[in-house]
Amino acid sequence: MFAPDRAAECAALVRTRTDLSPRLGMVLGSGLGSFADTVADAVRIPFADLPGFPVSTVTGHRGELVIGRVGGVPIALLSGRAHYYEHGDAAAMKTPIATFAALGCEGVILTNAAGGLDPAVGPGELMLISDHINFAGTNPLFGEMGDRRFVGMTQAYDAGLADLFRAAAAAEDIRLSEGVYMWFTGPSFETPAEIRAARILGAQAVGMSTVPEVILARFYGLRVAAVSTVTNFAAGMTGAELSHEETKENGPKGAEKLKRLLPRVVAAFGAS
Ligand code: R1P
Repeated sequence: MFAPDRAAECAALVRTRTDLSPRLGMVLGSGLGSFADTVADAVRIPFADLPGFPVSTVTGHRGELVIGRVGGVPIALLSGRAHYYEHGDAAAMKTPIATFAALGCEGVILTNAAGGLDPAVGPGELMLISDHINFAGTNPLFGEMGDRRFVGMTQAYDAGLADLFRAAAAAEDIRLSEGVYMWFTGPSFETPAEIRAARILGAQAVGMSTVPEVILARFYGLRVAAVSTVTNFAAGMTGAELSHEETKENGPKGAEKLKRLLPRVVAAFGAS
């Protein structure tokens, strides 16, 4: 824990493999990995080759950094992530997010598979994250020193990037709901009582990732957009048991929508 970020070494390694200067970072969540196949001029580097990058232990997460173009714009994409529950380290994504900043990215687009709380937003639907609730009782900035650790989170989710998502969804005729994502530690799924509590607290989706990455991204000065693919209704809403199999089964439905949405978002960002 409290490991220093090794982004400078990672960025130097990336620069030996490609001349592209990525403008945006992206993280693909569970079952969303096929989006990485759409990246043009792709250079792929396994997380294992990048100092300080975590080992990804979750099926449906490839564990690769991909540098290439989406919508004609250079991007850096993490196909897969590490979660707090894998290593007990809320800062597991520190070096990867810091590497985006070290490579010159101006923002990040974070994606995940999430449980939906709104009966009207079912599996396969996309939800733009408007805000979050950190319900995990930890923070990726534990151990940071200096006043920079007191990161403002009032406007953590960038209004301009959110507008690009809304415009892209309208152009593609993709339904894009908006709501609050609540971070649970996992890896056990939530109970029906926890989901009732989450609803009372104001969540529209729940999951086990993304929030630490948002905090880290803001710490490193990156603009943030985040989108959930609802892969299941949350615990207790249908009576069905939850499983990671269901996540992986329904994630690709969201990935197909992201393949239409993200090139527009990134191209518009590149033109801005
Ligand atoms: C549960 O099926 C897994 O899918 C989601 C949850 O957070 C959990 O890790 O993964 P991502 O958030 O990485 O998409």
